[in-house]
Amino acid sequence: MPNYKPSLERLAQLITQLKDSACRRMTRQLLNIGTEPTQIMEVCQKSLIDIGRKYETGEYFIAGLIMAGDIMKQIIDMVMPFVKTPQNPSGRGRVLIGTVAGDIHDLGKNMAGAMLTTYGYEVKDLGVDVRPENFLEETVRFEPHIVGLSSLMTSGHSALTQTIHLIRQNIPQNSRPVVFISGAMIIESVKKRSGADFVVNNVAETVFLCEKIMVDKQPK
Ligand code: B12
Repeated sequence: MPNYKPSLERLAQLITQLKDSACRRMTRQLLNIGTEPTQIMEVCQKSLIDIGRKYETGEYFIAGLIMAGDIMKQIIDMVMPFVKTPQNPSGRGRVLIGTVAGDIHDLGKNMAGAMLTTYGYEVKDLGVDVRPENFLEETVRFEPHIVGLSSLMTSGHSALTQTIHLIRQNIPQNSRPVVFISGAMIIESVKKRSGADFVVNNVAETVFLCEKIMVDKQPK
């Protein structure tokens, strides 16, 4: 096998080809030469979108999705210890996260949760297939500043809307958390329909937004 120089492009190819041990090797090499964990995560996310397309066109089957999920998990586990804890995080707060009812995808949510924990946030993760009532219950109990809902499938959009409406109806305006939504099929119109405050597309954006929200909440 040719000995490739470590590069993000090569990692993307290896992920898309579902070559798991080569992906681990390349990730290790990239980390060793100082590649930023967020750059590696971004490449993973894009490659998994490609794999999703191959699944849609019939080139890959469900086994391909399962392998892709497994590779992604291994890479996340390798890169997370390399994420630097910021010296002076500008905002710390409570964040409640979960994947909405009917959906079991959890890699993006887990990655976002791990990143926010590294940045000093108190993260409560409700897991996957979470019913709207459970989100409400935990919002009342945990009093999060931010609620992050993950939904990877179009069929989950109504669960998103129901969850957000339930929170809005039952939590008084002055203690209402900021709600953001995330996932492969989320587009601006879903945000409008669901009543979410923000859509986030990657972990860097998620951390940036949380920091901004916490700074805005501090008394001036
Ligand atoms: C891996 C994968 C799987 C794995 C999931 C493993 C796991 N533990 O999560 C398995 C094999 C289980 C799976 C199952 C299925 N899948 Co699937 N899957 C994928 C795939 C290829 C990648 C998803 C992923 O993990 N991406 C990587 C992560 C890092 O990216 P991300 O989730 O977007 O997250 C980023 C941001 O959005 C953000 N973020 C995400 N979530 C959150 C949450 C919070 C709180 C925050 C703050 C931020 C945040 O941060 C992340 C990092 O940057 C996608 C393709 C795609 N386009 O995404 C299809 C995809 C989502 N799956 C799809 C389908 C159809 C299915 C199945 C129905 C297949 C089947 N016939 O059984 C089942 C669903 C079962 C169910 N009820 O949920 C479709 C959905 C299509 C649609 N229109 O709804 C997709 C889009 C593939 C496709 N193109 O057809 N899948």
